[in-house]
Amino acid sequence: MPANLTAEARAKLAKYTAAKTIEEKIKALQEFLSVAPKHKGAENLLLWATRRLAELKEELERERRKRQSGRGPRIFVEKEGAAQLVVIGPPNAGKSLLVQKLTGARTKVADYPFTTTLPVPGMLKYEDIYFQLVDTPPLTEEAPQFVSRVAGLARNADGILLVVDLSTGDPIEQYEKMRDILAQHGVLVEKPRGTVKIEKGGSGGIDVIMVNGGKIVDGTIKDVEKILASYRIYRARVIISGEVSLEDIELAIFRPLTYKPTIVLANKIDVPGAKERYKKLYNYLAERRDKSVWLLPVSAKYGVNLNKLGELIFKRLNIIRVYTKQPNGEPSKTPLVLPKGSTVIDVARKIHSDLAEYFMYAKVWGPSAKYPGERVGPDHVLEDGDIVEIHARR
Ligand SMILES: Nc1nc2c(ncn2[C@@H]2O[C@H](COP(=O)(O)OP(=O)(O)O)[C@@H](O)[C@H]2O)c(=O)[nH]1
Ligand SMILES: [Mg+2]
Repeated sequence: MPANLTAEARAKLAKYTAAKTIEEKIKALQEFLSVAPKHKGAENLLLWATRRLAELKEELERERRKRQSGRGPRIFVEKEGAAQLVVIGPPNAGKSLLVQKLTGARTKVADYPFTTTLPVPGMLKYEDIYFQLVDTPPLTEEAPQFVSRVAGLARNADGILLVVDLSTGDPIEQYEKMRDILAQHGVLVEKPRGTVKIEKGGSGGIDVIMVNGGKIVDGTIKDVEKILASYRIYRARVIISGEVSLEDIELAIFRPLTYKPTIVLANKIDVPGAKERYKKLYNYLAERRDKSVWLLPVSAKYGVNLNKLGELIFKRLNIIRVYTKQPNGEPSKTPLVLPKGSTVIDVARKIHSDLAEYFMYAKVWGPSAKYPGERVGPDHVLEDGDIVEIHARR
């Protein structure tokens, strides 16, 4: 068993997973921490439990304040447009000015830190779609009160724009600090070798599903069942994507990790010394294993490269635009936005579940069609710019 917990400690964690209210969760975690072994094999879980406890206490405090005042600050931002991206960065990096210049949103810009305390959204136009950019409070250890709020916004978004300030300090350090703070809160900006998703419940048994070359590097499916059983989980779907370890699986029970496609915006490229700092960061990111983090030097102040961001986001998110049409009608003006690799039946499903159920065939015009109006089946893979006409039984 990876974490080598005592039966007592395990029982406390089981109590945590079963807890319904914040108060119950806090109590269970406190009990867990008081009995948890302090040895090396349990380090990650202890770290997680300590952080989670702090988060829950904060949540409780927020709830309390909300009850008192009738309504609390708006933590989550309703999604609009093709995708939502949170703009995250240290104090004074230029987050607010970037969002303002890119979207016209009226968010406060000032040369003193902590001007932005609530998330502010704006829309960035890219050709015929919009991306929603959300300005956020600063992410730094010096302002712990914002950390879980910013991480929460990131977890809920489709992607992250990580702003690094080229006018001061070491850009690599800035990047690593933010990456690590987010990771501690379950948000990954670098693509991991593998991910685990555990959906509790279901009809019965533990169902381990491997996708995208899913593989457990140090164990078997039997080991997974044993780990889950030790937390009294007997019914669940465990979805493994890529390479994962048994410890990854154990941690996923309590700390779901989610990976978000990320672009680093190296801001203030206009200031003296910024180019050298940018070079350092460029070389550093280019050496990373998978190059999943992209980089764009910008100047919010002088508008440098801001016109390139829309296309970069579009490519980074791996999405396509598909236009639907009725027989004899015109293609829709606004496209549906879908993940790359989506098929005709995905489009049908997105329009209406009935359309998918009674699907007969589709006609396709555009990049994926062999000829204009090609007749295709449900599994035909679409490309950006395709026009689709779906025919269903009535
Ligand atoms: N020279 C320069 N200054 C910038 C740039 N972007 C932002 N600033 C300045 O940096 C300060 C902080 O900007 P702000 O957008 O409020 O940062 P935030 O705290 O990250 O939201 C302000 O004085 C901005 O005018 C830039 O690209 N170049
Ligand atoms: Mg700001």
